Amino acid sequence: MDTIDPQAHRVARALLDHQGPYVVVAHTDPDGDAVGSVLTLARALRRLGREVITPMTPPPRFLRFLVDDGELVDPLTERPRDALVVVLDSDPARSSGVPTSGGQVVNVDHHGTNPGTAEVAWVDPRYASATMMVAEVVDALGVEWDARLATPCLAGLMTDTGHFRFGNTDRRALQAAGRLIDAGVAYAELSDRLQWRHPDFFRMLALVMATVRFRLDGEVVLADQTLAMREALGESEDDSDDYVGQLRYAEGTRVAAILKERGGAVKLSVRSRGGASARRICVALGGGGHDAAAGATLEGVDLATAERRLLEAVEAELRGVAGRPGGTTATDAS
Ligand SMILES: [Mn+2]
Repeated sequence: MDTIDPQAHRVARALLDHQGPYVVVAHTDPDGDAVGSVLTLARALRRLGREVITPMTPPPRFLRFLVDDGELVDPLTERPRDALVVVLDSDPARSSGVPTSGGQVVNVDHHGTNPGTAEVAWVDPRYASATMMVAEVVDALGVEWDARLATPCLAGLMTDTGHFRFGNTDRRALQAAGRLIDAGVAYAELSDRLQWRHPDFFRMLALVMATVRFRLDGEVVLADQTLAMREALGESEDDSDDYVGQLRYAEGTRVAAILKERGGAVKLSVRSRGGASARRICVALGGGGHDAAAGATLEGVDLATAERRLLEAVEAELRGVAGRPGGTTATDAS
């Protein structure tokens, strides 16, 4: 892109210096940024005539249109001889697809929790997506952009910014998107496809939204996903992050949460704004995450108990925010 971080040149140099195959992987439970980062870099390296292996557990259904038949392979139990392992959008300790021990690792990631201890590590949480960093590596590799490279790259940027709605959407993210569109991405089509969901998603959405209720003078919106709902519709992919992503836009609320009943436990997905921190709320309940998006699992409780404990934590947070001068507005990150 316009400017290339010196670290991208360092990563590109490490990649070019390697003569054997590459194994390019990302974090467990691959999301749009994980899939987009791996596809973009793998396709760029193949353009240079290099051998690239991309082992990954199957991505969620709504991302599969990005992937060619046979482009992803099953996770490897052993690291191939002479292979350079490249971990994207993840701390190597949390990556999936290939063992990361026993050889050099190149790591490109935007998660602030990544300690950056890989042999060649470029970790910078100022980037909205790992695909933005991969784009700079592709530039440093000198590979020409086209739609096949730019489409998964932009998909990662779009999913990690909530389609340019989250607080991590900045000028650089939008400029990177503009450059990728210039490279040939069919933007309207990509945006449309990324929002397709299986019909069961909407059947579940209807059941979840039927439980919506407002608490604490309308500052909190809650909804449940019960075991009975999942039994009624059958086990499908867990899209509950999308459900809380919709709830969060309830006017007048500062905290949104979905309570997911899982045999013997309740998983909470929490979102916040206006100085309230989902992270602090979830840390108080034994979980963690980002200020604007966090989660926790309450073991051995029913939905009613989980709701009571959640509301106690939210109330403490909202009271704390009220008494905390100059509290900043939470922003999103993924
Ligand atoms: Mn990411």
